[in-house]
Amino acid sequence: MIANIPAKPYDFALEPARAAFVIIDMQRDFLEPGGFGAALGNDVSHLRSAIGPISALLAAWRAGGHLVIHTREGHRPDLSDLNAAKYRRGRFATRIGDDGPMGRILVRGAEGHDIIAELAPAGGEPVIDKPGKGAFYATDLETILRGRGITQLILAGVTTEVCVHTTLREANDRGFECLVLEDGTASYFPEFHRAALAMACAQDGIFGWVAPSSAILTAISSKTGVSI
Ligand code: TIU
Repeated sequence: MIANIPAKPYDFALEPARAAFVIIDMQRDFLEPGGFGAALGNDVSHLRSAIGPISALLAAWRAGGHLVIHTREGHRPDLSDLNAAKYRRGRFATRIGDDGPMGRILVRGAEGHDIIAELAPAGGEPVIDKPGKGAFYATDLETILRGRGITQLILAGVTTEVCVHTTLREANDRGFECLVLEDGTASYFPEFHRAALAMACAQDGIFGWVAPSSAILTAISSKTGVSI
């Protein structure tokens, strides 16, 4: 089944059986006070707008039996996968690996590294732990996608101009058709969010397509009869 999604810069022919819903870094470390995002000096409340739209599409996507993939940015407890440039970057009092209110900042196994409760992965959904901003760098994401015959990605998560955009660019160069979820992405900087979305689909789709969650929900529910 192909669902026609009204999108920018033009309609996207979504084939859910060959598409993955990739939810990027919806972790406590970015969305809750006391984590990595806050340690970088950000107002974390800006990111919460993405939760509802992701949650709605997640329910419909799961009901259709389609592939969901979650990613998390973070490092091994011994920080052996944290390069010196990333560790040193910025003039902040709290750094990756330091203790915070949700455990060690951006370290796997710490509470802050967990995906927020609202979007917790279901059993069997792959969770990709990534040391970088892009979800393809130093991970098995591409192997998992190719193994399942995936050619299209719906990208959501945070932040629009950092991990979502880096992943969008990596995916585009690997030949995946990408649609970025307009209301299911967010940034600490609303103007960067808007610019990142505009950049994604400029030049008639230089990196891909952009559409709101409602466009996908309407299209897939009318095809499958799954109520939303
Ligand atoms: N700082 C910022 O905007 N983002 C990140 O560091 N990582 C992700 O975007 N996940």
